[in-house]
Amino acid sequence: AMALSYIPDFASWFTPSFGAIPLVLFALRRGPKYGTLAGLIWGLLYFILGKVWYLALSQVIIEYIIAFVSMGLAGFLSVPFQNALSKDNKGRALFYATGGALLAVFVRYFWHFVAGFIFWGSYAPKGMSPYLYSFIVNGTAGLLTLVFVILALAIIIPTQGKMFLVKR
Ligand code: 218
Repeated sequence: AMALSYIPDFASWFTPSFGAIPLVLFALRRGPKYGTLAGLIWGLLYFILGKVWYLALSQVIIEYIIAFVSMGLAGFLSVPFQNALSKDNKGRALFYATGGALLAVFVRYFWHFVAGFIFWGSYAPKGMSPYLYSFIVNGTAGLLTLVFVILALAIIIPTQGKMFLVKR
């Protein structure tokens, strides 16, 4: 996930988070406990590698700890997802995986939206409300991220389903 975060921000803050793909995959494989732990580690790597955009301490905690930990929430769908997958019900598996991706990406970008209107409002075009600005920026980035995650799941689940299954 961190390696994919090095894809340049080609569309400024509208750029999707490609690291969300392996993070959601991992959460669906290992469940919410290790999924959120993986999200925490991914967020902490931004500090270690000097990739944090710092405006305020609370902003950084929201955007690089809480938001990244939220990505592991996909793991709450891991049980029904893996049940469907082990019964070779790929349609149903993709349904639950999509639910997990939706939950993870929505909650993460909700936090970026909150940080956006509190801390990033001064970057809005002249006259635009910080709420609308943050909604447009983070809504677009979140939606694009979700599209790429679901696309990846739709390719991996039917072809490489074993990637998600593990003895517990
Ligand atoms: C309006 C706005 N602009 C920028 C940010 C900051 N932001 C957005 C999305 C993801 C991340 C984490 C690093 O990829 C950050 C810091 C914002 N929240 N809102």
